[in-house]
Amino acid sequence: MPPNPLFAFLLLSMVCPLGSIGVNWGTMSSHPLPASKVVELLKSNDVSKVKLFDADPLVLQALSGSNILVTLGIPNSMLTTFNSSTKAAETWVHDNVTRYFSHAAAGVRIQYVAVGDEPFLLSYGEQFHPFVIGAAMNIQAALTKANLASEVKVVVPCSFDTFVSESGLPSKGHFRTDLNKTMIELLTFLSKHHSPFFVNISPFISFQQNKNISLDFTLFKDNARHRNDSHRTYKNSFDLSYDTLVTALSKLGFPEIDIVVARIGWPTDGAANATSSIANTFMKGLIDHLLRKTGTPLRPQNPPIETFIFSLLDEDQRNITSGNFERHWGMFTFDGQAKYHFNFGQGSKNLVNAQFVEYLPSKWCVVNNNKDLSNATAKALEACSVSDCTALSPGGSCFNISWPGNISYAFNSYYQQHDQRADSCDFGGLGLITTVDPSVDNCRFFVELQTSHSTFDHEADLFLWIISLMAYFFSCLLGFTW
Ligand SMILES: *[C@@H]1O[C@H](CO)[C@@H](O)[C@H](O)[C@H]1NC(C)=O
Ligand SMILES: *[C@@H]1O[C@H](CO)[C@@H](O)[C@H](O)[C@H]1NC(C)=O
Ligand SMILES: *[C@@H]1O[C@H](CO)[C@@H](O)[C@H](O)[C@H]1NC(C)=O
Ligand SMILES: *[C@@H]1O[C@H](CO)[C@@H](O)[C@H](O)[C@H]1NC(C)=O
Ligand SMILES: *[C@@H]1O[C@H](CO)[C@@H](O)[C@H](O)[C@H]1NC(C)=O
Ligand SMILES: *[C@@H]1O[C@H](CO)[C@@H](O)[C@H](O)[C@H]1NC(C)=O
Ligand SMILES: *[C@@H]1O[C@H](CO)[C@@H](O)[C@H](O)[C@H]1NC(C)=O
Ligand SMILES: *[C@@H]1O[C@H](CO)[C@@H](O)[C@H](O)[C@H]1NC(C)=O
Ligand SMILES: *[C@@H]1O[C@H](CO)[C@@H](O)[C@H](O)[C@H]1NC(C)=O
Ligand SMILES: CC(=O)N[C@H]1CO[C@H](CO)[C@@H](O)[C@@H]1O
Repeated sequence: MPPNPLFAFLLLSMVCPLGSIGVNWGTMSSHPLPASKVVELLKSNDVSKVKLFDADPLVLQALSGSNILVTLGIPNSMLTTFNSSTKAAETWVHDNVTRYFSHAAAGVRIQYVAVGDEPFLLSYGEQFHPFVIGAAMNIQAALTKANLASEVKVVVPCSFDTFVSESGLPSKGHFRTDLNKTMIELLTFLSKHHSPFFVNISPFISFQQNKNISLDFTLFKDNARHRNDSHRTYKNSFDLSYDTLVTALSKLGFPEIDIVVARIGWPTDGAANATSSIANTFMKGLIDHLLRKTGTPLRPQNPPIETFIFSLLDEDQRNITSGNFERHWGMFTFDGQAKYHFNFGQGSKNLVNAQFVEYLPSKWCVVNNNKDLSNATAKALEACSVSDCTALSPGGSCFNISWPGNISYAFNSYYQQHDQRADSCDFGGLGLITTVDPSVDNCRFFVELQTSHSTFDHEADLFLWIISLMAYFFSCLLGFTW
């Protein structure tokens, strides 16, 4: 007799505890790993949910038929348009959701549309804030019109700094006062449509900014000094942040709303304590905590309904205003190689690397020690301003390679970013191309990935085309005849 399908389903959901854990897949890289390789990487690591920051057609094509649940993103820069135009919202939903959506294996299983990415971040000021709710409502209306509203939920990822507690105790949590009105609107909107509250939690940044939070407390260590909040005891930094949010939600009248942790992780380079080994400890602590489903003191037995790890891969073009560690959040390096080997809740199975990755040739650019190096530091700083030298920062993996090793690191970074073009290893005659890997200890001199140049040519054509079009318009404005 064949097994009862319901029983098989129950059994599957028991042996696949990862169902509620997904990853963020960002693409701010100069040489991104091809989308098809990334989808293979997700599959071989049994990742069943992925959160994107946009709706890149190449990424969506690669995800088609994968059965992976997908969160699409709408960049902050588009919020103004979607607030003011229902038509624009409908076009976006048609082009990026309806076109790909599928319940079954053939298309993309779109689960959420994230409106904006941390639009309320304190450092953004009022830049995006006034447009968020209007944009969310218009996207929601467009989904309803497209008959997709029961399957695709509209959410707004809120940054860790949308809620605070001056005393550091969860029971004193509240939303930032400049957000009072907006948060009530957002929560009313979300609960009306049965959508969860998306929040980013950053134990790494809390640890960096708050002298009162110990590393052990942040890393879920058993021996960490507990924090008492009247009769409730906190054993780790995650629960402390989470319950601060729960209090903030309760104060506005939404104590029961579902919470999704949209972004949580630990960087591995570019700052003190940003190392693979500490990241490994953090991830293991987090995953174990989530899989135990104990919840938090304010929500016992009621953990976040989903959690998205930040991030899948390192991205060498992320904005580093908030720190050089920003480009090193990946569980995998830019080329899909695991940084650590924690147990992802799958028995003894370790993270699986990306396979058959195509690199540029094994060549590096270093400084020529036989030359007069008096201008080398200036050249290196110039190179760093347009490439990625974050590993050289204090606490970084290349911080203690001595001069002029750090100059070589900068030259190589620039050279790789420019696809190893010979003229990108010039530096006023100070550069030298070598086939001997200059990496030392943990300091890796990387070789970039092969990317398809046809894409570049295509973009160049488009660029020329836009320039001609603009020239045409301006000449018309100025009264020239073409
Ligand atoms: C989504 O839809 C818009 C509007 O049609 C389109 O311009 C865009 O290329 C699509 N993809 C992304 C990443 O927004
Ligand atoms: C958002 O759009 C609405 C409707 O078009 C408009 O009334 C409102 O002024 C817009 N908000 C902002 C801040 O521009
Ligand atoms: C710092 O921690 C101690 C005990 O761990 C606590 O009593 C105190 O209120 C905390 N202060 C802040 C500002 O978080
Ligand atoms: C926000 O709410 C808090 C209490 O909930 C109140 O004390 C504060 O004045 C409010 N701020 C604004 C700007 O409305
Ligand atoms: C927290 O409270 C428990 C029991 O209520 C007590 O044993 C413990 O010493 C307290 N911890 C701190 C750091 O105050
Ligand atoms: C990086 O972020 C800061 C603060 O949000 C912003 O002022 C700056 O323009 C951004 N830089 C780039 C290159 O996007
Ligand atoms: C260093 O740069 C300055 C200014 O660009 C230039 O005049 C000088 O010749 C350079 N020195 C060497 C050794 O290349
Ligand atoms: C840099 O420091 C680390 C840890 O202190 C050490 O293991 C490594 O060997 C050092 N590298 C160099 C090049 O000195
Ligand atoms: C390299 O190291 C030297 C000496 O520590 C320092 O002056 C210089 O700024 C560094 N250059 C870069 C690009 O990190
Ligand atoms: C556990 C650990 O590595 N802690 C380090 C965090 O960074 C500070 C500043 O570099 C060090 O003093 C700690 O030892």
